[in-house]
Amino acid sequence: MDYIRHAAVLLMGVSLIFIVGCDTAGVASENAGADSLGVFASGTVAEDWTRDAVFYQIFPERFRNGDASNDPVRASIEFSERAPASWRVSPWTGDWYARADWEKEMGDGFYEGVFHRRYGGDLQGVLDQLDYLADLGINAIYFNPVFYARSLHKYDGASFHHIDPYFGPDPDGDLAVIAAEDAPTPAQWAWTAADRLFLNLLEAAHARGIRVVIDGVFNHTGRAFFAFKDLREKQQASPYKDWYVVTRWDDPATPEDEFDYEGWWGYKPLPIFADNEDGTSLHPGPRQYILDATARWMDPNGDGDPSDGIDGWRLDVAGEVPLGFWSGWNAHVRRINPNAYTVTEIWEDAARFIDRGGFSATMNYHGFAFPVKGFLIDGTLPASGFAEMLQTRLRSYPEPTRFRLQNLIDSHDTDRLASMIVNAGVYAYAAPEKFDYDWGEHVSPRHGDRYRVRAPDARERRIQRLVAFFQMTYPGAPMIYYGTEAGMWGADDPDDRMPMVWPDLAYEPQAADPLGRPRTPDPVAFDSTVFAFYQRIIRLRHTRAAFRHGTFEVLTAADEPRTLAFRRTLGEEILTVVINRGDAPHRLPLSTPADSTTFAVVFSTSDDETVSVTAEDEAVMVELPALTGAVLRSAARRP
Ligand SMILES: [Ca+2]
Ligand SMILES: [Ca+2]
Ligand SMILES: [Ca+2]
Ligand SMILES: [Ca+2]
Repeated sequence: MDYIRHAAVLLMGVSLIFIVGCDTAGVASENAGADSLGVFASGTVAEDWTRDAVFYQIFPERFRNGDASNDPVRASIEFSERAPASWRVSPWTGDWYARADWEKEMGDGFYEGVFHRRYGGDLQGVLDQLDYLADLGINAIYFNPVFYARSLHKYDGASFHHIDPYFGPDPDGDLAVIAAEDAPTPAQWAWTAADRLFLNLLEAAHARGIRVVIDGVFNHTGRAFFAFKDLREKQQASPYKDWYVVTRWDDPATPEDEFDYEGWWGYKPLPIFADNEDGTSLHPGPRQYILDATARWMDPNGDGDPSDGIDGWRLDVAGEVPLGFWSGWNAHVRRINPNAYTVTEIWEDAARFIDRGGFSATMNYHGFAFPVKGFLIDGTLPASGFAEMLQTRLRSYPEPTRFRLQNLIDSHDTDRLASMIVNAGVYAYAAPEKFDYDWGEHVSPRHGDRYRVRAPDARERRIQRLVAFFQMTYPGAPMIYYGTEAGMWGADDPDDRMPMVWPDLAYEPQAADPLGRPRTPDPVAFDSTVFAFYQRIIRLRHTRAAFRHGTFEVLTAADEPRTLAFRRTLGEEILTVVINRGDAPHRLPLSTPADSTTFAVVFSTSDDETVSVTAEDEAVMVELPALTGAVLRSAARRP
C-alpha cells in the first residue's frame, strides 16, 4: 500500500506519446525510433522463470549460523598449520576489524589473520531464514559454492559431489563417509548428512516458490580434491595423471619433491584441470566427472523429474574453460531440465558465451553494474552517456537474453554498494572505462589508505535507493547481495563477507580500523528502513509486469541537471521512470503530443517529499525532489 501514499496526482486527459508498439509478433512498431530496445516477444520465445526472478546471493559461511554444533574446527581449515593453537570460531556479532588474540599471533596486520576466520554459517541457517527471504520478496537464491572445500569461500573444491560437511549436521560422520568412497564412480556416491540437508533445503525453498542456483567451479579445484590428492601421491601411476596440467613429475631418486603443476593464475592452491588434446574441451576425465556431478544435483533421485534438484548454475571464471566444453555441458543441463538457468561469470560482453556456449545469461557487470556506478553512484558519467552505454550493451544480446541478464551491483567479489557510494570520488579514476569498478587499490583499505570504511550517511542512503530503484525497473533479473538490504556496508574481499546483520542479534559497533586510522565508531544493526525500502521496491517489480517483461525506451537523458526518463511498456501498461540524480529539486518536462491517457505517480523513492505531475499544454511537468526517482503510470486511451 505504500505506493498509494505517493500517488498525489492523478490527471485525466493528459496526452502522452505512445512510443513503442508492443505487439505479439515481437517486432517494434515503425515509429519506435532508434533507441527502442527489448521488444517483448511473447509467443515467439519460450517463457522462462528468470525474467520474473529477483535473486538473492548467499555466501554460506557468513549468512546465518543455524547450528553451533557443526562449526568448523581448526584442523578443517585451509592452511590450518598457520593458525595458532588458540584459534577459535569468530564471534558473529563482533567488531569486524577488531582482532582476536590468535589473529595477533599471526602477524601485525588485519589481513594476515582474517582469511583464517570462520563464523560457522551453514545450511540450517538458510533453512531457518527462508521466511525472511520470502518476506523480502525474493524468489531465487544464488549460492556461492556449497561443495566440500577447505577455504571459507569454497572455490577450492575437494569434491563437486558432496556438500561441505561443515554446512551440514554431522561433519565427522560425513568426512568418514567421503573418505571411504570410490570417488569417480557415481554409482558409489553416498548421500551424506550435509547432502541430504541440502536436498531438504531445495524442497523447502521450492515450497515457498524460491528457486535455487548454485556455483559451479569447473576450471580448477583445491589440492584436497580427490583426483589431485591421488595424483600427487601416486604421480604417473595415478588414474588421474592426465586430469591436471602437470609440468614436472617428482623424481623418486631424489629427496626433494620436484612435482609441479599449473595453478589458477599461477596460484598453486587452485590446480587447474587439463584441456583435451585439441583444446576444444576439458580432458575427458574431469569432463565426465563434472557431467556426473551436474546430473546428481539437478535430478538427485535420478527419476527423470528435475523438480527435486537445483534450478540452475552460476559458472565461475567461465572464460577460462574451453567454449566447446560449455556448449556440451549446457546441452547436458537442458536435457535434464529444459528450464534450468545457466549464468556465466564474465565481466565483459558475454554475447559469444550465450550464442556459442549455450548459456542463458551472464552476471551483468558490464552492461549494468559499470554504467550504474558511473552515473548513479559516482555521478561522473553524464546521463546521456549512461543511456548510450546501457542501450549499446543491452543490444549486444539477443532479445530473450536481455530479460534474463543477472543485474547486480555488488557481490562477494566487489565492495558493497553502500561503500561504493561512500567512496565515490575519493580517488581519481585509474580505470575510467569501468569507473574503477572493482579496481583493487581503490576498493579496499587493504590496498589504498584513503578508502573509507565508515557507515553511509543520509544522502548516501538516498543514492543507494536510486540504485536499487533503477535495478528493479530495468530489463533483466535483479540480484541483491546478502545484507545490502539490511544496510550492510564493507570494502572488497574480505570485508564484503562480514557476517550478516540480523534483527534478532545485537552487534558490537565497528570501532576498529584496519589501518589504525582514527575512527568514529559506527553502530551496527539491522536497518529496518533500508529493508522496508527493498521490500517495497521488490514488490513494485513483482506487481508491475512491464518492469519484468516490457520494452525499454529512453525518453530523455539530460546531463545538466542530471536527469533520466525512460519507459517500460507491456500491452496497455505504460510505466515512465524518472530519476533526478542531482542534488537540487528539478522540474522535468515530458513531451506528450499524442494520445490522451491517465497519468499517476505510483512510486517514489522518497519517504517524505512529494513527487507531483502537472499538465502543461503538450507536456507534463514532473516535480522531482533531489536524488529521487519515481514511476508514473499511464494507460493508452482506447480508441
Ligand atoms: Ca554452524
Ligand atoms: Ca624427488
Ligand atoms: Ca528427480
Ligand atoms: Ca574484487
